[in-house]
Amino acid sequence: MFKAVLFDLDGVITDTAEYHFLAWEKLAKSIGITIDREFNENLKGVSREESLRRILAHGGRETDFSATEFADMAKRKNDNYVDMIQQVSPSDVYPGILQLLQDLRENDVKIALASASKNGPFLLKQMNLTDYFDAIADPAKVAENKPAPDIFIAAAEGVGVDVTQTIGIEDAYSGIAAIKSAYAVPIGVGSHEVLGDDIALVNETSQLTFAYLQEVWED
Ligand code: B16
Ligand code: MG
Repeated sequence: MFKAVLFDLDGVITDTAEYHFLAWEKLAKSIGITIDREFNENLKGVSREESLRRILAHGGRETDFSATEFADMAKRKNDNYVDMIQQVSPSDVYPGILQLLQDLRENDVKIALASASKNGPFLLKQMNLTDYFDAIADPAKVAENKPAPDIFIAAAEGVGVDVTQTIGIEDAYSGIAAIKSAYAVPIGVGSHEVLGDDIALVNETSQLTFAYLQEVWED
């Protein structure tokens, strides 16, 4: 039996991607760059700084800003995003997730957050989920972002479990790559086209039942 489950947040526990998109769209527009929802797919699971680098490259402006201006833009985006997520509430938790967290607890399986978001703790609080989490890996403290394995290794360490004894759940390609290189067992939320056809996949979080996780583990 697996000893812990390492959860991504955005796209697995709730849908904050739309708020990230709206905040980046506003920031990009202020410097004359247009982004659409298709481009936004490239930003899922990617850190704040790397997202901004990708947006500047998209607009051909990657060399136009000083380090101070870059930091200021990242801050402006985050301030706007933080304003938006004040309205996140328990009703925003994706279907099936609360039940899964309860079942994991009842079966003594540890629960950890492995999100790239520095707003993770605040979002868990807004959704009344903080108490389910035995550990929250701090993305500010890991050396490398997803697709490097660091955040998943840190999450497993946080709950005192060897990462090979864990399941990682992700919706982004970079996150699945991170889980694989951590040697945890991946479960993807999404499509084979985006996440690959060599891992267990569900289309919707309501399919993430405790029984399904056991099935994947025993496979
Ligand atoms: P923040 P995840 C990621 O969350 C988002 O998918 C990504 O769009 C965002 O840029 C990143 O967190 C950093 O978020 O700016 O709040 O620190 O999917 O890893 O839970
Ligand atoms: Mg995600």
